[in-house]
Parts: sequence; C-alpha cells; structure tokens
Amino acid sequence: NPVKAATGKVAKKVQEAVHPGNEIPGAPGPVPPPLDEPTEPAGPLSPKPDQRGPDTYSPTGQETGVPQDKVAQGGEYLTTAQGARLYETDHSLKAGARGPVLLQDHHLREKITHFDHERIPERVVHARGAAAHGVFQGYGTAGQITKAAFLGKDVETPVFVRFSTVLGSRGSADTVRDTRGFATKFYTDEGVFDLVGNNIPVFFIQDAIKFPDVIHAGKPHPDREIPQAQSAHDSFWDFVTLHTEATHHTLWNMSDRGIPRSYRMMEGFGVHTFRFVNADGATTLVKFHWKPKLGVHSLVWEEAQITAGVDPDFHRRDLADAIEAGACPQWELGVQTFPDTDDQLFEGIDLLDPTKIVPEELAPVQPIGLLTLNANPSNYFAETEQVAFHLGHLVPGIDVTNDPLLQGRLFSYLDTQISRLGGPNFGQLPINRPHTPVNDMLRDGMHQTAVHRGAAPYRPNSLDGGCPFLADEDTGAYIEVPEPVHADRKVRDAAASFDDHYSQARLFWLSMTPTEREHIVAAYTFELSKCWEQTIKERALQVLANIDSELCGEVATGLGLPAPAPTIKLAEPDPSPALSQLGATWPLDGRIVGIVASGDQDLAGVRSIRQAVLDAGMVPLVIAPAGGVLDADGDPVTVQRTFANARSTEFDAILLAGAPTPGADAYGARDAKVDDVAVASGIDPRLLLMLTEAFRHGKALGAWSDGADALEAAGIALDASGVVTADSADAALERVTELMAGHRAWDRFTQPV
Ligand code: HDD
Repeated sequence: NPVKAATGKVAKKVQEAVHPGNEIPGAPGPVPPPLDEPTEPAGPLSPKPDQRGPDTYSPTGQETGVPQDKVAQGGEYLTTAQGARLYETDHSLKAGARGPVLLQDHHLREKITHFDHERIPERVVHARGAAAHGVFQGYGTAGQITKAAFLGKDVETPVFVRFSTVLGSRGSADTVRDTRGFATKFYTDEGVFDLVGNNIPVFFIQDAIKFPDVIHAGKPHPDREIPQAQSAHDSFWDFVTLHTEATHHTLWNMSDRGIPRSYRMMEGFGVHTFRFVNADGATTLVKFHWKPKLGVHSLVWEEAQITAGVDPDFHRRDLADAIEAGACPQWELGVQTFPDTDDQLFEGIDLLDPTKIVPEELAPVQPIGLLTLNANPSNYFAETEQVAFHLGHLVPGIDVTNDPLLQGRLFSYLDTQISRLGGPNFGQLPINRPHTPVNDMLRDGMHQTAVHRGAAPYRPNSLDGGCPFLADEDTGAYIEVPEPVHADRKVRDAAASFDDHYSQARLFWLSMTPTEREHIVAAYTFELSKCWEQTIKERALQVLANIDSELCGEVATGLGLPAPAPTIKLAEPDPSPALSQLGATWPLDGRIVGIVASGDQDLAGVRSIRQAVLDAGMVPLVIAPAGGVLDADGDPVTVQRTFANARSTEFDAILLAGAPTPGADAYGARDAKVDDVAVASGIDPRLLLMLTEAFRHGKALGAWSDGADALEAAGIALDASGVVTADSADAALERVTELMAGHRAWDRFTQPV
C-alpha cells in the first residue's frame, strides 16, 4: 500500500532526523504508524475545501468558472449585499421629503457601514507600493543545486510582484530617497514561494530584534508626525550614527540607488543567504539577485524632489503605463553560490551577516530564470494591498539559514498579516491563494470564506478516512534540512565578524565613479543639513571619516563643520566595478521622449520622429503651448502635454521643433514676475524652465529647425555634452537616442548639481 509505505517512511525520516540512529538511551525504537489509523480512503475523498470567494476573476485574470449568479458583480440589477434588488440608491428613507431619516433604512446603513470600514491598517513598513502580475520561466540551470521544480527548464510559473518604498505612508510620494521593496510571489506547482527582497543588497541591522528601533527612527517624529517618507531628519541620523552596523546600508541609500528612475530599472536582492537543496540532499548556500534587462538607473536628487510634488505617483504610473503599452519589464533571476561549509564564510565574508555583500567579482551571479511582468492588477485593493508575503513560504529545494535577521523575519510577516488583514484566513484571499490544492486542517477564524467539509479536521483520524495523508520526499513534502545545531549555551550575542561595520562601506565608496561620488556627497550634505542637533551631524561626520576622508571632508565643508580624523584603520578593499551604475548602454523600452512644437513649425518632422520613437518601443509626447491639435499643414498632430501641465521630470529626453513663444493665454505673458530672459527672448518661460531643468539633470536635448533658439535662450551651450542640433528631425532623434542609451550625459555632473 503506497500510502501506508509513505506514512511509515516519513515517520522514520523524522525519527532519524530528530534522533540520528535513534540512539537516545532508553528511547523507544522508530514509532510505527498507529495500527488502527486507516491507510486507505474509506470511500470517495471529502471534497476539497471550497475556497472560492465571491470573486469574478482569479488572480491571474482567468474566469473562475463560478456561476455568474453566485459572484460579486453578477446580474444586471443593483442589489443589497444580501442580493435584494434595489429601486433607488440616491435618497435615504425619510419620514416625508423634508423629514428625518429612518433607522429602518437598511440600505443606507449597510452602504455607510461598509464604507466606514473600507480602509484597513496600512502596512507598518512598505505601505506605499505598486504591483504587477507576470510569469517566471526557469532556465533549468540550477538543477544541480536545487530540486525546486519551478526553476526547471522552461517551467512557467505565474507570479505577482509588489514594489514599494519603506518609510512613507500609503499616500506618500514615490520618488523619495529610500530603500525600495521588491517582493515576488511565485505560485509554483509545489506551493507558494515568496522572495521578499529590496533594491539594496544589505540591511541596516544584523538582528531582527532591532527592526522596531530602525523603523521608529526612520518614521516621522511622534510629536508632530513629520517629516513624511524622509530619512533627512534627526531621529534617523541619530540611530544610524549611534548604531554603526547601519553604515553600509545608509551609504547605499545616499547613493543613486536611493532614488531609482523606475521600478523597472532596479536590481533586486534577497539580501540574506539562503540554502538550496538538490535531489540528493546536497546543500549549497546562495544569494538571490534580480537583474533588470533595462539596466539600473536613477533619478537625480533635484529631479526626484520636483517629481515628488508634481507627480507623486511617478513610479506607480511608469510601471502600469509600460505594461499597458506592451513594454513588459523583465529581470533575470540569478544566484551567487557558496559551499555550505561549517563556518558559512566565503573569502572571509560572513554569509550570515546581512550587512555584507559578496562582490560579484568573487562570486559571479549565475542566471537561473527570467521574470516578465505582463499584466496590471485589476483592483488595487484586492491585489496590491491585500497581497501578503512571508519568507516562510518556501518550496522543496529552498531553505533558510541562521542569519538572525532572516530568522526574526520568519516570525514577523505571518504576525503582521493577522492585524493588517484582520485574521488568520488571509491565505484565502484570491491574490494569496496557492495554485495548488490546499488541505490544511486550519479551521474557522475571522473572515473564513471556505466551506470546509468532513468531520475530522485532525490527524490521525478514522472518521474522514484518514485524510488528508502525509507526503514524503518522493511525494513532494517540504522537509527542512537537518542542519546540525551548534549551541553550547544560550546567548544574546553575535559572531565577532559582525563587528566589522566599515570595510564594506569603504568597498562601496571606492567602487563608485567620480560622478556617483559627487551624488553621494551631495546626498549626505543635504540630509545632514536637515538635522537640527549639532551632535548628530558631528557624529555622522565621524562615521564618514571612518569610511573615507575625502567623503568626510566634502560633507564637512558643505555643513560648515570641521572634518574629524578616522578612529579606525581599515585594510584597503579591492573595488567592485559591478556596483557602479555608469558606463554601459541599455535598451530604451518605455522611455519617454518629449517633442516640443507649435502650429507653425515642422509638423512633418514631428510626425516622423513621433512614429520613430514609437517604433523604438518608447513613448513620444508632443508638448505645445496649448492643447488640442496642431494642423497647420492639414495633417493633425495631437498634443499630449501643454506648457501648463508638462514638467521636465516626466521626460527622459526633449526634442525641439522650434522655440514656441508664449500664447496670449500663457502665464508668462500675463505674469508680472516673468523673468527677464524669457521676456528678452520672447520664448515661453515654462519652456525655458523645462530646458534648464532637463539640462541640469543630465538629459539629452535635441533641436532642429529653429529649436536651437530655445536652447540658447535657456542659456544652454549648443556644444555642451548631450546637446544635439541637427538639420532634420530624424537626425536629431537618432543622435538623442544614442545618448539616451547611456541614461544621462554624465560629464555634465562633474560639478555637484
Ligand atoms: Fe520587511 C514588509 C523587505 C527586514 C518586517 N519587508 C516588507 C516588504 C518588503 C520587505 C519588500 C513589503 C512586502 C509587500 O510588498 O507586501 N524586510 C525586507 C527586507 C528586509 C526586511 C529585504 C531585510 C533584509 N522586515 C524586516 C525585518 C522585519 C520586517 C527584520 C521584522 C522583524 N517587513 C516586515 C513586516 C512587513 C514587511 C512588518 C510589513 C508588511 C508586511 O510585512 O507584510 O512584517
């Protein structure tokens, strides 16, 4: 009997794992399965739990097959939640048209009560997010080191990915300086696997017990609840300078990684070291990396700040627009692999310390699969808000390590969903349901939507025919690696290697190009200048002195304070060029090109490059003094942005067909405060602002026809780096496209912006 054999095998395995060789003195031998537990179903299996909620569609958009009269939004008529049809929903039931509202109006009370409870607690961190559905395709390259079936060659697994900022509330701006979350739910055939990572490969703390501290320090001050979604305030810098294991992560935040251009252009990291297990039980330590096909790109700080005001939804919109336009973002999943040695060190780096990376030059990232995001959520609340990730959602072939930060997270994520999603049944929400059969013997609780059957939700049982049965290794059970546990006494302590807080921060600093270093200096100077307490600034300079004297000196100059000497002497690490974002060229899918025109300019050229931009997989947006169409030559060109609603920050590059003058309605023509340059040039001041900003932010600018007049009026030298003047629209676009592939005209940044 295969079921019986399997049950016996698991019992033996567990026995062996707990008591190897069963050699505990006096312990009984392997426990045989109870004799009277049925090993065969006593009739047809009980129906699987009906976990269909009243949804119209499954998380992946397929129809659930639930009859229409049983689903939400079914039928043609407006009803109460109980299905009674309504004849009126605009007026409360009153005692006469001008009389008091009656308590008996159930429709009113049901509608308002439901509304009153529409909001649920936002995530305590990572509250602001955006998500998308997609598919993950395994390459089969990890088969030697893991038995995880979804990594097999060409295996396709549906996924849901949620990106987020960490500190801000649900309604905060996207482009603030912060770490970004990158959480992926794989709906594999062996159960759900969640990879809950960030766009920064290290963390502020080495032990989860300090998570409330770092988050309390980063969140708004408790008295006035400001500032929102910012690290530029006293309590954040107080904590990270007193608690120097945060130094490495803080440096990444102050680098361009803290202000990504787009979720589509971020790396993702699992941060911790995980353990792969292959079919023979052999283990390998791994670190997960997501590599974006579009490259890793960032905003510049002024651009990020402007965007936070003019378009707080910038990243959310960018992701959704790109997917809707068919520019589906892709990431390759890769792993760095390390032997699973007793000391769990690699080249002297402690693999259990989440404040450390392993440079890619020492352990290359080996690609194991491809992620494509190809569908936007249909409903933000049902999907993006209610998705619940947890590092304990693992599948056979992937296990955890003893990283103390990871271990604490294994507790926190389950716990938080209970208060956030109102009870222990959040796994039944459509977005959280595994795409495999679930037979879990969990019962009841708040928001139970399953109608469980059977009489015996316990094991062993005879009443339900012994169901459900236990699996074993051959039938796909998740079995923890029986890793030896070395412990001679309980301690509240960490390994001595965790005391090194600076060497990798220095490694990161040394790996940056001069432009990236300028940005880091500017970021520290900005953030610390926002601190009120002098002692915090001085302490921060001491931390910087221990990373690098040039970094410390420049920030000190910006703050008007003396630069302290280092208090430690570091061995000089080899830089890791892989950490720099600059120097390569990248695909331009979904990039946005602004084309400035007005009615009397080269509209044929505008039409031609509009099409060329579309053909290149980018988004052209025609910007004109006013809305409507430009049709001077009888062939209309639609205007998508006007000088009243366009801001430079929306565009990756700007092309000019001419130098539009202010229209009669333009604010420049009316506003007494219009600046002298604009008045003198006769060019709309909002266009000049757009050009000077785009220039300061290192964006490619191209002009043909008399477009160069606008550049000159904005004070931009026509021979400046990344500025193109050409005879025709097509020639201008060609050159601008080449420049965009490098993301920015980097040599404009030799001076801090
Ligand atoms: Fe966390 C959410 C990533 C440490 C406790 N975390 C959350 C999300 C991401 C991360 C991406 C958002 C998931 C989503 O979109 O729903 N967190 C990380 C990373 C960490 C990390 C990469 C370090 C390597 N987190 C961490 C620690 C703790 C938590 C040490 C607690 C001890 N994190 C949470 C949480 C959240 C969360 C409170 C809030 C909402 C949620 O879990 O579902 O449990």
